[in-house]
Amino acid sequence: MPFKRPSPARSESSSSVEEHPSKRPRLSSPTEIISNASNTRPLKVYIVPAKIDSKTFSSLCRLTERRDAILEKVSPKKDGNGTEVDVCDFDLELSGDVHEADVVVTAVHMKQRLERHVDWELAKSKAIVTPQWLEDSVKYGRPMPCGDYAALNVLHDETVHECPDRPSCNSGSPEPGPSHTSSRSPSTSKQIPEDAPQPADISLLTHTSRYCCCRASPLVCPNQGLIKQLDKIKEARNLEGEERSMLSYARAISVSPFPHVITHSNLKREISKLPYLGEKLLSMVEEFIKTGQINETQGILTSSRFQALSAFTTIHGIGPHTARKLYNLGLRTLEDLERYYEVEPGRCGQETLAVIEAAGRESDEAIVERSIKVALALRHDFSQTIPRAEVEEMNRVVMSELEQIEQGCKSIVVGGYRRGKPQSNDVDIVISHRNWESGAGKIKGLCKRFVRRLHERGLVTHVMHLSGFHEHNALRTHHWDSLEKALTVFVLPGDGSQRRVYRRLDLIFAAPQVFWTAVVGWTGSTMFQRDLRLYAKQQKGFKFDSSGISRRHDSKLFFPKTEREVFELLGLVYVHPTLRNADI
Ligand code: 8DG
Ligand code: CA
Ligand code: CA
Repeated sequence: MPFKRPSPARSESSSSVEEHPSKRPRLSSPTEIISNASNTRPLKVYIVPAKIDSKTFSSLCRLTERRDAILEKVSPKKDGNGTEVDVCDFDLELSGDVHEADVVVTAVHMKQRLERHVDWELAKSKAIVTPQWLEDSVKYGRPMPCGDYAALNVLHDETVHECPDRPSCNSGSPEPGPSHTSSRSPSTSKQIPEDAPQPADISLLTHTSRYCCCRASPLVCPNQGLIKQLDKIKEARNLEGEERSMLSYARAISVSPFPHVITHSNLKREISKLPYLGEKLLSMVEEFIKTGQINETQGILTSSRFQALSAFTTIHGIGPHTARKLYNLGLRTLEDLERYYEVEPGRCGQETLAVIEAAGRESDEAIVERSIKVALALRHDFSQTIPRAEVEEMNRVVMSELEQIEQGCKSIVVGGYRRGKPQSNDVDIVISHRNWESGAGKIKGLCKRFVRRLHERGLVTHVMHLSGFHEHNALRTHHWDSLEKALTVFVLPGDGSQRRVYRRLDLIFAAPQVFWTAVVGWTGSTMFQRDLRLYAKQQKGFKFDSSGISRRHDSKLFFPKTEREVFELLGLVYVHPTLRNADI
């Protein structure tokens, strides 16, 4: 195996990590994709060979070598006009000694298994990541935030802390928000990897649009503090069933990814011109600028009614209406709910198979009641968020099981994961078939058949809801879609040495002709999808939902072959998934 030259002693950059002991993973923003880490010393990468076949192992090793070539191609020092662009001298070096590695790459996810290769105490002092970290770091030309790729849940925090993702490029610290990227010359877009947000697209989005599907909404924006405060008021309105007011706050939140920090000086000039910020909301924004908080939010947070209702709605199946009903019965805590629903924490002996067979014949009340009982019993597991590495592993396991009963299927993990969230509350996977002609026939009925199989294999332990297929109906007014889907509880296979965490898994089945509409719909975010539907209706006379696109006046159906085509059909500029975070 060709190892590179030994590197010099650890440089200043490592101390920068120590200066921030509570460092959290940095979150992707469009700016960060092209801004990068700067360091003169190559990052040393040690690859644990266990669970990696020899072909993959050598291709991972080669990635560290290919790094230089890719960097040359991706980041020339000058653009066509001779202007300096971001150049990051991030470099990788393969290390044969785990002791001196900055990052340890492994396909192992269990403590016991890793301990056979790396001393546990040593492991705790390293960033331990999945092979995907290496692939993405090379792809994006910067060391990715390790926390998003933590190989072992138990070492997540150590991995975040030890991660050598160092901000700053020779172009200085970039202005936050998409305006930074959009101000670049179009030629820069050629240097960005194809699946990253393209500056040419971003430059066509406008933050003053009424529709969030025409704006760029990164995961974290300069006004995150304000957004969090507004979100509590939105939640309170939602809990009280005040839907119109709730939507006003949701809209205010969705326009707040304004690309600059909101200050006194831009409040009158620019912010007051943003859509949906009426007098009341502007006065709240002003209050936030002055005091760093909003009085109404503080009142909400201390309200015991809000606390109870908010806790109740963390349980899948309990919406605001049910939460208020339970509160009116005198229930105040989740323990009260356990008693009320006769649930024992951690235990729910549900007849999963019977649920699968009864799918489609149950009343809505029965479905909801079952969801609540399962979610209540497993709430301690469900409250643990899912790191990206585990999301990817779940998708791998699901797809290899699917291959056993139906060959030629494909999948995309959607939801918050696809929008770049480092941690997800549940996993959403859209599944389709590669064959455009015969695929629809193979997908029909597959949901039930597959869930039965996953249950037999011990991977799906509970089914909250399982629905069959209905044609996309251009006249349908229903909120969501008509795809086959299963809302399940899933556990990864283990070797019995460690208890696996129960995870919520949503499986959505789409024929090839509606695969991309399903992917766009289920990628979200909720407000983004809401505005897609609204834009399609108001501006194009189309109906859009996850199960298809149709023209309203003649019900003609459209079958996009790519995600970009979905946007093109609706007359929209393509918005990269990581810029669709229009909710908090
Ligand atoms: P997280 O809380 O899971 O981390 O974030 P998320 O992935 O954004 O939330 P989610 O509740 O899993 O929802 C994923 C997206 O799917 C979201 O934008 C809304 C959308 N969605 C549902 N239910 C349904 C549904 O029944 N049909 C369709 N088409 N979309 C749905 O939540
Ligand atoms: Ca999700
Ligand atoms: Ca979900």
